[in-house]
Amino acid sequence: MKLSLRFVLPLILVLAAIAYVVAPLVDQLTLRWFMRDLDMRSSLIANTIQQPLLDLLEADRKSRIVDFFNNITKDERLYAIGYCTSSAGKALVSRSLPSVIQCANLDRWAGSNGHLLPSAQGPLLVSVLPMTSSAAPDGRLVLVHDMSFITHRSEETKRYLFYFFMGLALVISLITVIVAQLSWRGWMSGVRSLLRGEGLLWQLAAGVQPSMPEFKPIARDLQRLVRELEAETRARDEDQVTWSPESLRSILHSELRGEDIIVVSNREPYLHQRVGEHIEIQRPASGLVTALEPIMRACSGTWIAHGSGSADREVVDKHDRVAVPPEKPAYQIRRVWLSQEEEAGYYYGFSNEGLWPLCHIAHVRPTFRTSDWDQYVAVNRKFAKAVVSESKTKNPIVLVQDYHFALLPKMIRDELPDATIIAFWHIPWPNPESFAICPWRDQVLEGLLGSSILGFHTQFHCNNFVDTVDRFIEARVDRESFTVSFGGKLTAVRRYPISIAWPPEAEMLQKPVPDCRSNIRQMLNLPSAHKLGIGVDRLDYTKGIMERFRAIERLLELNPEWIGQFTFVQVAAPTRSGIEEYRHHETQVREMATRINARFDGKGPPPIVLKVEYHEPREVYEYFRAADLCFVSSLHDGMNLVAKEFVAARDDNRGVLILSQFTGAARELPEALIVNPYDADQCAAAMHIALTMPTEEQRDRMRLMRGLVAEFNVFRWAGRMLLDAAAMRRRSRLIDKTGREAI
Ligand code: ADQ
Repeated sequence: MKLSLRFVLPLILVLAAIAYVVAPLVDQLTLRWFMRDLDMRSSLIANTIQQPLLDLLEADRKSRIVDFFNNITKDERLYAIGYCTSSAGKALVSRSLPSVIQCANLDRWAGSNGHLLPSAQGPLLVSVLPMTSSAAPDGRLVLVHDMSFITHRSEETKRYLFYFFMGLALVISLITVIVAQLSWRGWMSGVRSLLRGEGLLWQLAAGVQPSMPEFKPIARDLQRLVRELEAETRARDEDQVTWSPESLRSILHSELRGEDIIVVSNREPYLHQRVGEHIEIQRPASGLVTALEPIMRACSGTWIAHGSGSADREVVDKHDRVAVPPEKPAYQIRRVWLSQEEEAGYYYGFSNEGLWPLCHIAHVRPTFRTSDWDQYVAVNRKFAKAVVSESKTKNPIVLVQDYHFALLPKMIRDELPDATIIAFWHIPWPNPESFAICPWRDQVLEGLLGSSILGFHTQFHCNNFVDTVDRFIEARVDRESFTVSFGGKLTAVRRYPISIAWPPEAEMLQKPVPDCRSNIRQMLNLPSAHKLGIGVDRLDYTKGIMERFRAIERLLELNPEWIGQFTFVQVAAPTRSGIEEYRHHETQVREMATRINARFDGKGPPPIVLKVEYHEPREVYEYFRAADLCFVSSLHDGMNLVAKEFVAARDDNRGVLILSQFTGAARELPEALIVNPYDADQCAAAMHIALTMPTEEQRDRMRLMRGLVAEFNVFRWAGRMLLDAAAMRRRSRLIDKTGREAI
């Protein structure tokens, strides 16, 4: 239909042009040319007959003149000829001179180029030329030419023109059809390849070299532009969303309607512990749990984790599942049971004696044992099986959490090739030289490259990972798009800075700040105006607790006015106590606190209060609200959520955050007092500044930090990952669809 239109349309246009433009133009032009020619012919005839005519006139032989005229008009184009000696006389004429032409009205016909006279047999051209002699001083010759041949010629010309233009139109139509056909095919194949994911834009967005050779020279620039555009659009879209559990839920419903979401982590979000006759529910002191719990509440998926609580087995159903949170169940925990041997090798061994010190620059040497590695592989496989059995579809979205499961993405990918696997590495990624000491570094990298998306907190860690891959395995790394192509699969390496829930649960902020201040001071036997610092960490050597204590001691040395006036409360949750390094660290921390307190004993309340125990989040928040400063002195930390929690707790816009430059959080919270934890003098100076900081400055800094944490909260962290996963799934669905259609 479209094709025939394409063919007929030019023809119609040409015909219309011939009828309304070309034909009248041809008529006018030929008429004008022929009139001029005939006029010239008239002059020629006049010149030729002048002498014989004047001779005959002088001889007064009028009948001979008429015969002479009749002879001349035998010429097929000369219709009639006449001669008027004067305007008053009678004309000497050939047979056919029209009666309207009279000697008296010759002026009417005079003039250059002649005059047209319509007649029954066609138009006539009347030319009047002066032809004088002594016998007829006013004599004029009248020549009438028959113009009907012009009409014939014009018809003939029009016919030829018509054929010519028709031929031309046919050629143009054919060319149009052929060109249209070719470009339609090209366009269609472009669309098809676009749907197959090979289109230019897709290729640019995916960071693939464009298949169209003409775009190759500018591919990099175009790719950068596409990415900037995407990032801008995403940032704009994200900015317009107020990130909350509701918005996350609505994104989950709109973008990932009914999708199967599975989280895998080592630590479970709720532990059931037997305490005598009762079963108590505990929430572990883990940043990861703090971050993922609100997301699972929002999307009602399944969380697969190691069942490590003493009463965990007592509360699960026959599928090892339990619905949580206990007060208002919203999602399922699927517990995986590990033997002591498995836990020792996989968790304490390879994860926490190997990978943890390997990835943190905290000057603790990693320990690698083959037996630990074997358990690590076996446990990863166990979790992969759990993922397969928990997935309701062939293509679930699986969020794999942390360094305990480096091999899991590939294991899941082998079983569920269509799954969207987002692995998030919550700890730093070291530079290639540091990572290279891991004896199983290639397997770890290959395991992680089973993911569709691999996330880190900072761009620095993304860079380190990509550098490591580039250095050690045969993979194609694209630094423009930050993707790694390995074994025919693409992994996008992305930065997703983690955060906390915002606003914090109302319960956390329920107690007014003045009450928190007085309660905590009373509890610790401190005067009401006593200055208070707070540190909240797992008792981990990467958290720089000893460096913090050293800085407190230095503060009291450099600014003795704080002795007896300032106390630092360190809330330290016991962690990984199965590892010798941690037990040793705890001992060192305890001894150091005791030594420093002893040094300033008798001069008022102790400088350090060390509480090695787990605290409920509500209690932690009460400390945060009671404190004048919070000190986060990690030697190396992926993000550090404590810093953000302190900021969230201070809805009174008071309190000062001192933050190690080696945390991911330092990149997001520059209004904190940023310090090098290894520099005790600098940290002591920062504490002094914090303790003497005017309230206006505290307010200004705190407001800026609160603004950031509010905007970039944990729902945004999860939302961004899930939106990226949704986009990937849409793309792969299109590819599948076009693939099927092509078959
Ligand atoms: P963690 O190393 O566990 O997390 P962090 O981010 O500081 O470190 O989170 C600790 C969490 O445990 C916080 O929510 C804190 O309130 C809580 N907590 C600490 N001590 C506690 C105590 N004594 N009692 C109760 N709760 C306590 C890892 C990485 C981090 C990264 C997170 C999230 O090491 O760099 O920020 O994951 O990705």
